[in-house]
Amino acid sequence: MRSIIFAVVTLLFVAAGSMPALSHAMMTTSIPKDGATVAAGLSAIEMDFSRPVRLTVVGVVRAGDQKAMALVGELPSTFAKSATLKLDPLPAGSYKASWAGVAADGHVLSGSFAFSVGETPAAPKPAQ
Ligand SMILES: [Cu+2]
Repeated sequence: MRSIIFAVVTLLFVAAGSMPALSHAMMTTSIPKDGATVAAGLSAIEMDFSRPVRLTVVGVVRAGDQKAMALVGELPSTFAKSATLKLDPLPAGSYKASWAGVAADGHVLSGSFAFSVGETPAAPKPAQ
């Protein structure tokens, strides 16, 4: 029993030691979410972060032909917990969005997420 308590206490210390890693900025979610399939006509992607990040590179590439999709406008020049990037409406296909950025504490971070765009446009919103 005593050795089990020791093991638990040790684990708690190990967990506490790794806590600072949790305070680094990381991507928390995206729109579309990683692995999602969305309706045709998608013309923006969003990345959300746990802490403010300034994006330095974003690329959206169609799988298969590896064609890079054109971003509309420039990357935000400020640190923010959320960044929305406009694109020309994406044709149906599978895509990978890759990004890199720098957090306010100077740490560089990067990641990617994948999604598919379907053939069918989103249903029109009901009239108000
Ligand atoms: Cu950090």
